[in-house]
Amino acid sequence: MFIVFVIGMAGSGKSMLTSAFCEWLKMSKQNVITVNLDPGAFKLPYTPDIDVRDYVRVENIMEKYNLGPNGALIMAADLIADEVERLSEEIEDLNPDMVLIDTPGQMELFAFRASGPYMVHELAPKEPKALVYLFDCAFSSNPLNYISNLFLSAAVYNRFFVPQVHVLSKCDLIPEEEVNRIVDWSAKPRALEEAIEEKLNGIKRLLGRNMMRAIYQLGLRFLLIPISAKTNEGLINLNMALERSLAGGDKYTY
Ligand SMILES: Nc1nc2c(ncn2[C@@H]2O[C@H](COP(=O)(O)OP(=O)(O)OP(=O)(O)O)[C@@H](O)[C@H]2O)c(=O)[nH]1
Ligand SMILES: [Mg+2]
Repeated sequence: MFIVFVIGMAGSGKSMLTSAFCEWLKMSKQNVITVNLDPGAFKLPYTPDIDVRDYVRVENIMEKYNLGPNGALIMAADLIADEVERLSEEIEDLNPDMVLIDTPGQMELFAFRASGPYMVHELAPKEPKALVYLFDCAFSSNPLNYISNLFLSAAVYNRFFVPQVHVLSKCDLIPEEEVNRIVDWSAKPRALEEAIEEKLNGIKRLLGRNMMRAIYQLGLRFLLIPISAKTNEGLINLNMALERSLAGGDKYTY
């Protein structure tokens, strides 16, 4: 069994990707299930096989503890950690080959509080895991935004320390040449350096240049896989990247 957590900024396309990738894997006869780990999810584009809202619901917390939506979301992010055993049992009972986990909308509540890394390590603790980190294409077409997103994904990696696959989400929304340009930045530091020199001025250029160098000094790789949960573009490449990092190139099913 392999566990894949889908993570990214609010609205970056986590739930849609969970939904589209699950359907895509099912079409190729994979035994896959979805888990919703977002206690604040209002409406999901898929019906989760396992749902944390069966145990923790933001609306109930607001009412019970007389909290506003933000306070309740923070409390819910911590309370889901208490449900890790029950959720693990549910996963074990279904015994799939692959588990796709949709994480809470506000990434910081999952990645930067203690409960997120705890969930990632303690949910089905013996199974191999990977993270899919989403770069929203709408926030990545300017080099400085792109580099800021690189920093965020590096910070996420430093919190979880599990293999991380990076995707450029919603790429049906921007022209193909723009998608190729962003992917090029992710593959070739030189291309990103040139974009910084060309597109940024003054303090932004200086900041972009230094931030980029800092990232490359960390020795982390962020090769972006362009995908669309709307057209299914790139899902085959995402699947191959996950196979490589989770199973050393073997198929999920044997
Ligand atoms: N065109 C297009 N729109 C997308 C795609 N993926 C997501 N969207 C849209 O982007 C918005 C956010 O998508 P979600 O999948 O809900 O994103 P999320 O990261 O789960 O959002 P939160 O959980 O609320 O943080 C929705 O309006 C989706 O319809 C895509 O591949 N293409
Ligand atoms: Mg969502």
